Amino acid sequence: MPIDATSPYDDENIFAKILRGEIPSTTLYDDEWAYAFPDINPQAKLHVLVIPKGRYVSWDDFSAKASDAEIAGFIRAVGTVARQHNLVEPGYRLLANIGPHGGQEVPHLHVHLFGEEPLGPMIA
Ligand code: DGP
Repeated sequence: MPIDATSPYDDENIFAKILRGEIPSTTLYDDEWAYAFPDINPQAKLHVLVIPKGRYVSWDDFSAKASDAEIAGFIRAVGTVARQHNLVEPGYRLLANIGPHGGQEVPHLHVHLFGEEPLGPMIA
């Protein structure tokens, strides 16, 4: 079910539990600001989720409330994951689903990173 992105942060959401180690995940990247792990239901040969460590539901929430260090750390982490997987050439796709119209299901901000195969045209 898509979430209501205006709702307050829910500390019991799945990604909060992953960050606390209460639900297992495979660590692909981990630093002070961000954590990356494989999507449980991959939609491409490589499908990684990159999440900020802070308690943010949406991109607008994050951009309004996060410190410059958190924002920079998160964005740098996405780029680092892409480089770690040698995706710079031939490229990759980033996607963030936000709120009900965006089809967001987990109410902790996350960027999907798809790659390691041609992804075809973007479908809304
Ligand atoms: P979104 O629709 O953008 O909110 O995507 C949520 C993604 O989270 C979806 O692609 C599946 C993934 N996901 C949900 N639960 C888990 C989980 O427990 N572990 C992992 N690794 N991924 C999960």
